[in-house]
Amino acid sequence: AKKPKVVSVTGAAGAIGYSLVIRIASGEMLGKDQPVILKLIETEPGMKPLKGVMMELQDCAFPLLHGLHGTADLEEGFGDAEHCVLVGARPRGPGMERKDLMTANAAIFETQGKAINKAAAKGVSVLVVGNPANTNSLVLAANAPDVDSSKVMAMMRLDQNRAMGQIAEKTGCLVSDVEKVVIWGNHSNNQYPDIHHATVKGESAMKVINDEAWMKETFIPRVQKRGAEIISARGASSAASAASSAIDHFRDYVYGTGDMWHSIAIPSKGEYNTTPGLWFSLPRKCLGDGKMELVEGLTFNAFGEEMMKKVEKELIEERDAVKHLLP
Ligand code: NAX
Repeated sequence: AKKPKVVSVTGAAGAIGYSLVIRIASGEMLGKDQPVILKLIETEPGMKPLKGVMMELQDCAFPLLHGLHGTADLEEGFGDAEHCVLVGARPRGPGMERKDLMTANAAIFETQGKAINKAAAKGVSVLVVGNPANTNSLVLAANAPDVDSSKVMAMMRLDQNRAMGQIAEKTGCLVSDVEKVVIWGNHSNNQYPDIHHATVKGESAMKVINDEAWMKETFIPRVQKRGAEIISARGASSAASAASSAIDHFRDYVYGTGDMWHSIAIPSKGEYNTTPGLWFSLPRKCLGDGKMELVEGLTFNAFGEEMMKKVEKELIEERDAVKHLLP
């Protein structure tokens, strides 16, 4: 039997957390033969609802759940963690500017970075879901000097999944027929969902769709603003789909998916002319055991170049807004 792996989840009593922890405990993230020990982290006011979530986890009687802890203490919660999913963040309150939200959340990720640095297992991998995810990742990694920063990832998978769903719908194919969609840049309204390299059943998606106006006026804004579309329909923000994407991300990261492309944000080394040190999402192949390989040599047309510049500018502005938290 495999040794259990410790998975820490922050914001575990929130909407995404509620869906996420059940699926981790059922074995969907790390495999149906991989026992897990869940360490769930919440704020003090979150402890009561967290108790309820833990009761439900117990009542699911998952054979793979070999341990369950709930805490508001970060070092306890991240103790020996091999994988961390950081969902907990402050939602935007009424009248709160994006910048205030950025600073409030960056402070959370500063503290969590320090705790992960101190308490987590060697080789820990971290997925940041809480927004602004890319810049929170930057703050976290800067405050966790012993953690390999290329294992601190901002979640772009929901954006990728959203884009694949839209293309499948437009072409009347299955999502499994759609490959090589890329989300460049930031998990924000300025990201560049790019179908110039994508294929549908092996054929060029641009040729199959053959509708540039649809791409520019419908597809791109729809993927960029899908979060708002869900909020207006559901009266609450995307939760199950966000949790599902976090599961997809870690499963593919750990098990590998061969030649498939995934958009993952880790610190840039200047690839594709991006500014080094930004958590700029680029297409990568997951080779298993957390090894990744950049998809190189893709080209952009003038429209793509402009989209890349715009999203990079945003990531630089975000970085500059949290400069005071970078040691
Ligand atoms: P909820 O408000 O339902 O849940 C958040 C939970 O986090 C709450 O239970 C709260 O008590 C807890 N929390 C807050 N600060 C904490 C801290 N310092 N330590 C531990 N727990 C803390 O929000 P939910 O809908 O679950 O969304 C969580 C985050 O995910 C938000 O920041 C949201 O913007 C972000 N999202 C990111 C997405 C992505 O693709 N990267 C998409 C979905 C989602 O919008």
